[in-house]
Amino acid sequence: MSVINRKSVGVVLLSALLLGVLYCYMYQPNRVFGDVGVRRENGPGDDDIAASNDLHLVAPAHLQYKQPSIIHGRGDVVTVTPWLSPVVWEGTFNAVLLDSIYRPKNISIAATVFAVGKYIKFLKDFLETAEQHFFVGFKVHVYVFTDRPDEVPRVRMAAGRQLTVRPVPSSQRWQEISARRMELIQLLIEEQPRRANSYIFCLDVDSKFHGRWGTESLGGLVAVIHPGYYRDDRSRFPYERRPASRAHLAAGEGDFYYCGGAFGGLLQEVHQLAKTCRANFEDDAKEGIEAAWQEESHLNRYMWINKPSKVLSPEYLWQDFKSRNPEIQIIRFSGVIKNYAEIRPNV
Ligand code: UD2
Repeated sequence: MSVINRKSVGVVLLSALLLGVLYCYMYQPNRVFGDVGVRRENGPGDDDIAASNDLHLVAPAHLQYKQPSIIHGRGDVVTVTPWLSPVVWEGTFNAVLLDSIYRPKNISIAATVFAVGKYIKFLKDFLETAEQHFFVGFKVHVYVFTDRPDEVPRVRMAAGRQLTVRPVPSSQRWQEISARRMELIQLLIEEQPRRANSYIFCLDVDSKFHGRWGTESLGGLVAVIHPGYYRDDRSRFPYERRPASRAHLAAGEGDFYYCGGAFGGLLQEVHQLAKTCRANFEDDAKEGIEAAWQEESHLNRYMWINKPSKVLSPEYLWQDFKSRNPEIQIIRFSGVIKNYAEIRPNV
């Protein structure tokens, strides 16, 4: 081969290599090309979804349990979404098996709860019932955000469980308290060390646990179906309908109506959700728009685009004022009946 020919081969090989590198860079997952500044759908793209061994499920060798079946099971409810995420209902999982799979993984669970203003009165029941039902036997760290740190009740917590109080300013508008949760959750996650097996659940304080909420709820991005709308056609879901809002969902869009009062997943996933919802909420606010159900509307928009990898049935957030429907075999967590005029700073 002549010198010129060798040079040309070298140039061709180098160009191919550069093109290959460029291709990999452009098509890496989560890469966002510039910020078009209109609306964020999956965060600014700087969160590497750390590899988690969540997918590697190792059971103890000699554990004996009821034989699973793929022909007999819950026939009255749907247990999988069209994108093949499980929908968790009583009777769809084996708690002993799941706990024995997750125990050796050394998982840690953070829970955030906001008790601002008069909502502090709900905190005692929330914390006491969490001790009885929420990830019992696992490492749990509850973060209480409140403007009344002196009124946080002392609740005995089991070994491996702890509580941290984070002071927040009071507010004259309940909408702002509810919506600012996304910002504070984002900032809390940014302080945490990056560990593959860290999960977080963000929960409403005006609620109590009544039944097990445990390892069956773990997943990358976890959403809870709202108890008020799961039997309805999606045209009746109270999504934000104004196209000017970044939470907008048009007719014919949306899978389920998810709760703002309970969501969670791996830290990295919830960080991306909180950061995105906060940015969209704030960008809306700059244009004088507040979505119909504040952060819940933004969360619903987010989950439409970023499908939850685990969906929890309304067993995981019921409402005490609702009578129990036949498919609800157990209520695990439920909102208490409250007098809005009495507890909110504004009506
Ligand atoms: C729904 C959602 C709630 C939120 C809200 C829309 C459920 C069950 N609840 O509940 O999560 O999406 O709609 O904004 O899905 N808070 C205080 N102090 C206040 C007001 C609120 O600490 O003065 C906190 C508290 O943790 C409370 C949460 O914000 O649990 C949500 O407020 P809410 O319970 O008054 O909202 P609600 O019942 O309309």
